[in-house]
Amino acid sequence: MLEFATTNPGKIHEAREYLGAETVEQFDFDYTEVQGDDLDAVAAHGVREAHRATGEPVIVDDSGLFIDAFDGFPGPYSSYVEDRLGIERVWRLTKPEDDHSGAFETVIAYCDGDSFEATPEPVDRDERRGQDLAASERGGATTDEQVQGTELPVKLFWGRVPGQIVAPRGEGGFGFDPIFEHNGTTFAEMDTEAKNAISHRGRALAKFSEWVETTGRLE
Ligand code: ITT
Repeated sequence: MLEFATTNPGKIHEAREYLGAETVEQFDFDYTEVQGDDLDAVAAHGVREAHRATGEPVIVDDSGLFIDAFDGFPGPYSSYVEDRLGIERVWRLTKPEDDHSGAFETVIAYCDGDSFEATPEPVDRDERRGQDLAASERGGATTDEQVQGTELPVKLFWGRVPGQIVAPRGEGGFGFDPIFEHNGTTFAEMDTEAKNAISHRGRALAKFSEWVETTGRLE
Protein backbone atom coordinates (compact mmCIF):
# COMPACT_ATOMS: atom_id res chain seq x y z
CA MET A 1 0.00 0.00 0.00
CA LEU A 2 1.20 3.48 -0.90
CA GLU A 3 0.20 6.57 1.06
CA PHE A 4 -0.51 9.70 -0.99
CA ALA A 5 -0.08 12.72 1.27
CA THR A 6 -2.48 15.35 -0.02
CA THR A 7 -5.51 17.38 0.99
CA ASN A 8 -6.79 17.30 -2.60
CA PRO A 9 -9.32 14.52 -3.40
CA GLY A 10 -8.96 15.25 -7.15
CA LYS A 11 -5.34 14.08 -7.06
CA ILE A 12 -6.33 10.89 -5.20
CA HIS A 13 -9.03 10.12 -7.74
CA GLU A 14 -6.58 10.42 -10.64
CA ALA A 15 -3.82 8.39 -8.91
CA ARG A 16 -6.29 5.62 -8.05
CA GLU A 17 -7.55 5.53 -11.62
CA TYR A 18 -3.95 5.18 -12.83
CA LEU A 19 -2.31 2.97 -10.19
CA GLY A 20 -5.37 1.05 -8.99
CA ALA A 21 -7.74 1.86 -6.11
CA GLU A 22 -6.26 -0.90 -3.94
CA THR A 23 -2.72 0.53 -4.29
CA VAL A 24 -3.28 4.11 -3.12
CA GLU A 25 -4.52 5.38 0.23
CA GLN A 26 -5.06 9.05 1.03
CA PHE A 27 -2.95 10.39 3.88
CA ASP A 28 -4.78 13.64 4.60
CA PHE A 29 -1.71 15.64 5.56
CA ASP A 30 -1.00 19.32 4.97
CA TYR A 31 2.79 19.40 4.65
CA THR A 32 4.78 22.62 4.89
CA GLU A 33 5.08 24.27 1.47
CA VAL A 34 8.53 25.88 1.52
CA GLN A 35 8.66 29.09 -0.50
CA GLY A 36 10.60 28.73 -3.70
CA ASP A 37 10.57 29.20 -7.42
CA ASP A 38 10.32 25.56 -8.36
CA LEU A 39 8.14 22.61 -7.45
CA ASP A 40 11.04 20.21 -6.73
CA ALA A 41 12.04 21.68 -3.39
CA VAL A 42 8.41 21.87 -2.23
CA ALA A 43 7.78 18.23 -3.14
CA ALA A 44 11.06 16.91 -1.67
CA HIS A 45 10.61 18.78 1.58
CA GLY A 46 6.94 17.75 1.78
CA VAL A 47 7.52 14.04 1.20
CA ARG A 48 10.21 13.87 3.89
CA GLU A 49 7.88 15.55 6.35
CA ALA A 50 5.04 13.21 5.33
CA HIS A 51 7.24 10.13 5.69
CA ARG A 52 8.35 11.21 9.14
CA ALA A 53 4.66 11.54 10.06
CA THR A 54 3.39 8.23 8.62
CA GLY A 55 6.42 5.91 8.60
CA GLU A 56 5.01 4.31 5.41
CA PRO A 57 6.05 4.53 1.75
CA VAL A 58 4.58 7.86 0.69
CA ILE A 59 4.29 10.19 -2.29
CA VAL A 60 3.41 13.86 -2.56
CA ASP A 61 2.49 15.67 -5.77
CA ASP A 62 3.25 19.34 -6.15
CA SER A 63 1.70 20.88 -9.24
CA GLY A 64 1.40 24.28 -10.83
CA LEU A 65 -0.01 26.16 -13.80
CA PHE A 66 2.68 28.17 -15.63
CA ILE A 67 1.23 30.92 -17.87
CA ASP A 68 3.65 32.24 -20.51
CA ALA A 69 2.17 35.75 -20.67
CA PHE A 70 2.74 36.06 -16.90
CA ASP A 71 6.33 34.75 -17.06
CA GLY A 72 5.27 31.44 -15.57
CA PHE A 73 3.07 32.83 -12.79
CA PRO A 74 1.27 31.41 -10.79
CA GLY A 75 3.53 28.29 -10.99
CA PRO A 76 4.41 27.22 -7.43
CA TYR A 77 1.86 29.75 -6.11
CA SER A 78 -1.07 28.17 -8.00
CA SER A 79 -2.88 26.95 -4.92
CA TYR A 80 -2.82 30.41 -3.31
CA VAL A 81 -3.98 32.03 -6.55
CA GLU A 82 -6.85 29.56 -6.99
CA ASP A 83 -7.97 30.22 -3.41
CA ARG A 84 -7.66 34.01 -3.52
CA LEU A 85 -8.43 34.94 -7.14
CA GLY A 86 -10.33 31.95 -8.47
CA ILE A 87 -9.87 30.46 -11.92
CA GLU A 88 -12.41 32.73 -13.65
CA ARG A 89 -10.36 35.81 -12.73
CA VAL A 90 -7.13 34.14 -13.82
CA TRP A 91 -8.72 33.60 -17.22
CA ARG A 92 -9.95 37.23 -17.35
CA LEU A 93 -6.45 38.53 -16.51
CA THR A 94 -5.16 37.06 -19.78
CA LYS A 95 -6.01 39.81 -22.27
CA PRO A 96 -7.24 38.90 -25.78
CA GLU A 97 -4.02 40.19 -27.34
CA ASP A 98 -1.88 38.08 -24.96
CA ASP A 99 -0.20 34.82 -25.81
CA HIS A 100 -2.53 32.32 -24.10
CA SER A 101 -0.10 29.44 -23.99
CA GLY A 102 1.05 27.81 -20.80
CA ALA A 103 1.74 24.46 -19.21
CA PHE A 104 0.77 22.34 -16.27
CA GLU A 105 3.64 20.75 -14.39
CA THR A 106 3.74 18.10 -11.68
CA VAL A 107 6.50 16.73 -9.53
CA ILE A 108 5.79 13.48 -7.70
CA ALA A 109 8.20 12.85 -4.82
CA TYR A 110 8.59 9.39 -3.27
CA CYS A 111 10.16 8.46 0.07
CA ASP A 112 10.02 5.24 2.10
CA GLY A 113 12.82 5.82 4.61
CA ASP A 114 15.14 3.21 3.06
CA SER A 115 18.07 4.08 0.91
CA PHE A 116 17.97 3.86 -2.87
CA GLU A 117 19.41 5.80 -5.73
CA ALA A 118 17.82 9.14 -4.96
CA THR A 119 17.40 12.04 -7.36
CA PRO A 120 20.73 13.81 -6.88
CA GLU A 121 19.87 17.28 -8.16
CA PRO A 122 18.65 19.71 -7.13
CA VAL A 123 17.18 18.23 -3.97
CA ASP A 124 20.41 17.61 -2.09
CA ARG A 125 22.24 20.74 -3.13
CA ASP A 126 23.58 22.87 -0.31
CA GLU A 127 21.59 25.81 -1.53
CA ARG A 128 18.41 23.77 -1.13
CA ARG A 129 19.40 23.07 2.45
CA GLY A 130 19.88 26.81 2.89
CA GLN A 131 16.40 27.39 1.49
CA ASP A 132 14.91 24.71 3.75
CA LEU A 133 16.69 26.13 6.76
CA ALA A 134 15.38 29.56 5.88
CA ALA A 135 11.90 28.01 5.87
CA SER A 136 12.52 26.49 9.28
CA GLU A 137 13.51 29.89 10.61
CA ARG A 138 10.12 31.15 9.46
CA GLY A 139 8.43 28.49 11.59
CA GLY A 140 8.67 25.37 9.39
CA ALA A 141 10.69 22.30 10.34
CA THR A 142 13.08 22.51 13.27
CA THR A 143 16.81 22.22 12.66
CA ASP A 144 16.83 18.65 14.01
CA GLU A 145 14.03 17.60 11.68
CA GLN A 146 15.86 19.33 8.90
CA VAL A 147 19.05 17.36 9.50
CA GLN A 148 17.08 14.11 9.49
CA GLY A 149 15.16 15.34 6.48
CA THR A 150 18.18 15.89 4.31
CA GLU A 151 19.30 12.33 5.07
CA LEU A 152 16.08 10.77 3.77
CA PRO A 153 16.48 9.74 0.13
CA VAL A 154 13.84 11.12 -2.22
CA LYS A 155 13.06 10.19 -5.82
CA LEU A 156 11.38 12.73 -8.09
CA PHE A 157 9.23 12.10 -11.19
CA TRP A 158 8.23 14.94 -13.49
CA GLY A 159 5.32 15.48 -15.86
CA ARG A 160 4.46 18.44 -18.07
CA VAL A 161 1.71 19.19 -20.58
CA PRO A 162 1.44 22.27 -22.80
CA GLY A 163 -1.89 23.97 -23.41
CA GLN A 164 -3.89 27.16 -23.73
CA ILE A 165 -5.63 29.31 -21.13
CA VAL A 166 -9.27 29.63 -22.26
CA ALA A 167 -12.68 30.74 -20.94
CA PRO A 168 -14.01 28.09 -18.51
CA ARG A 169 -15.65 25.03 -20.13
CA GLY A 170 -16.62 21.63 -18.75
CA GLU A 171 -17.87 20.17 -15.50
CA GLY A 172 -15.26 17.48 -14.72
CA GLY A 173 -11.85 17.51 -13.06
CA PHE A 174 -10.85 20.05 -10.42
CA GLY A 175 -8.83 23.21 -9.86
CA PHE A 176 -7.82 24.99 -13.08
CA ASP A 177 -9.14 22.21 -15.35
CA PRO A 178 -12.01 24.29 -16.87
CA ILE A 179 -9.59 26.99 -18.13
CA PHE A 180 -6.83 24.66 -19.39
CA GLU A 181 -7.26 23.42 -22.96
CA HIS A 182 -5.14 20.77 -24.63
CA ASN A 183 -5.69 19.93 -28.32
CA GLY A 184 -9.05 21.73 -28.38
CA THR A 185 -10.51 20.12 -25.23
CA THR A 186 -10.35 21.48 -21.69
CA PHE A 187 -9.26 19.08 -18.94
CA ALA A 188 -12.71 19.62 -17.36
CA GLU A 189 -14.31 18.23 -20.56
CA MET A 190 -12.32 14.99 -20.31
CA ASP A 191 -13.03 11.98 -18.14
CA THR A 192 -10.31 10.92 -15.70
CA GLU A 193 -8.88 8.24 -17.99
CA ALA A 194 -8.58 10.65 -20.92
CA LYS A 195 -6.99 13.34 -18.74
CA ASN A 196 -4.50 10.84 -17.24
CA ALA A 197 -3.50 9.72 -20.73
CA ILE A 198 -2.05 13.13 -21.56
CA SER A 199 -1.84 15.19 -18.38
CA HIS A 200 1.12 16.40 -16.35
CA ARG A 201 0.05 14.09 -13.49
CA GLY A 202 -0.56 11.11 -15.79
CA ARG A 203 2.94 11.53 -17.24
CA ALA A 204 4.56 11.72 -13.80
CA LEU A 205 2.50 8.73 -12.61
CA ALA A 206 3.63 6.75 -15.66
CA LYS A 207 7.29 7.35 -14.79
CA PHE A 208 6.66 6.55 -11.13
CA SER A 209 4.85 3.30 -11.90
CA GLU A 210 7.57 2.23 -14.37
CA TRP A 211 10.19 2.79 -11.64
CA VAL A 212 8.10 0.88 -9.08
CA GLU A 213 7.80 -2.05 -11.50
CA THR A 214 11.51 -2.06 -12.36
CA THR A 215 12.69 -1.81 -8.75
CA GLY A 216 9.90 -3.85 -7.10
CA ARG A 217 9.83 -1.07 -4.55
CA LEU A 218 6.29 -1.58 -3.22
CA GLU A 219 6.33 -5.40 -3.09
P1 ITT B 1 -1.95 19.30 -1.71
O1 ITT B 1 -0.77 20.27 -1.66
O2 ITT B 1 -2.55 19.02 -0.36
O3 ITT B 1 -1.61 18.04 -2.47
P2 ITT B 1 -3.13 21.36 -3.40
O4 ITT B 1 -4.47 21.44 -4.07
O5 ITT B 1 -2.69 22.53 -2.54
O6 ITT B 1 -3.13 20.00 -2.55
P3 ITT B 1 -0.93 21.84 -5.27
O7 ITT B 1 -0.28 22.85 -4.41
O8 ITT B 1 -0.07 20.82 -5.95
O9 ITT B 1 -2.04 21.00 -4.46
O10 ITT B 1 -1.83 22.48 -6.39
C1 ITT B 1 -1.63 23.76 -6.88
C2 ITT B 1 -2.90 24.26 -7.46
O11 ITT B 1 -3.05 23.69 -8.75
C3 ITT B 1 -4.17 23.96 -6.68
O12 ITT B 1 -4.99 25.10 -6.77
C4 ITT B 1 -4.78 22.77 -7.42
O13 ITT B 1 -6.20 22.78 -7.34
C5 ITT B 1 -4.31 23.03 -8.84
N1 ITT B 1 -4.10 21.80 -9.58
C6 ITT B 1 -3.21 20.81 -9.29
N2 ITT B 1 -3.31 19.82 -10.17
C7 ITT B 1 -4.29 20.18 -11.04
C8 ITT B 1 -4.88 19.58 -12.15
O14 ITT B 1 -4.52 18.36 -12.55
N3 ITT B 1 -5.84 20.22 -12.79
C9 ITT B 1 -6.25 21.45 -12.40
N4 ITT B 1 -5.76 22.09 -11.34
C10 ITT B 1 -4.78 21.47 -10.66
